[in-house]
Amino acid sequence: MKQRIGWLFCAALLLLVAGHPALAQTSPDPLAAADTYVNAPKPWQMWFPQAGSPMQAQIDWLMKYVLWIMTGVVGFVGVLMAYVFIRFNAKANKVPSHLTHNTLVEVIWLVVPTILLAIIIGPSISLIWYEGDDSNPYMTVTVTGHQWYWEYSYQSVPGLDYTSYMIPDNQLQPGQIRRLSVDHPLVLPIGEKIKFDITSADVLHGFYLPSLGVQKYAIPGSVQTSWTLIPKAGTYFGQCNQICGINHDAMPIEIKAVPLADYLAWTKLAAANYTENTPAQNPVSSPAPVNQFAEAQSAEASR
Ligand SMILES: [Cu+2]
Repeated sequence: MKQRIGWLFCAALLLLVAGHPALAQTSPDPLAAADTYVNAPKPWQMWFPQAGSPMQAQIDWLMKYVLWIMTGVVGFVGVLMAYVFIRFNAKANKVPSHLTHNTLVEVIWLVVPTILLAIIIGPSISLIWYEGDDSNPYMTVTVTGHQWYWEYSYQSVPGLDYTSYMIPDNQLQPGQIRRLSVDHPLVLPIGEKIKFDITSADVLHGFYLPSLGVQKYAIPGSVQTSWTLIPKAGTYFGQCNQICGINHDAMPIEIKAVPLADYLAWTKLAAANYTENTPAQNPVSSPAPVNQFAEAQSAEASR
């Protein structure tokens, strides 16, 4: 009898402990690591965003490299023109030269620009090559543009396919960014090569992630590919950058990049919670676009 009471007491204690609210929420948020760093645009930002991927770092480098060369060319031509205006104007140079040909000068103005183009084309072609190499990814996500939200489908996680809508201004929570935060962000592992298969379900959209160096059209009936590799855990943002209709501004892209273990933990939760597609409620957009042709036809038919 004493033993039975002892067991009952133990069971009651266990129930009490398990029911404690602090223990009820033991599963940690697998996306917490993404909150440690936020790569978002700032008001009046004048330069590229901080590079969040090796691809953007290379784009950044090439942009500055060409900018320096361009500064040299524009500076040289500017100085030359100023010199010509002052030294050879009609007042200062009453008797103009009749010279029409100078072999040395002609060789210089052919050779120097050729050299400049050659030193620009090398790194440009190597970057285009690097951007196009989406071979051997760790995983592939199909990104589909819709009017006006994104849909992410994880090819390596069967059934994990969900939609991502912008948070409307009047529903923003603390920490969320106006016009950039979404209800269900795209979650990716850090340090792994991720391929994007980009397409559209309706009109042209643009899958544009400035801090990751990704920019591809989303074209209905066709798949464009790109890839990224994010070394640092954090939250990254992008935007549709192809005018796609009235709510074009309301389809941002939010990426949560987390360590691989957290990503894998998230896929399990997400597969259970998001699958079968989150109901396609669009809190932002106006009522579905009216198909005037179909309406006219049905009006015709009912007559
Ligand atoms: Cu758009």
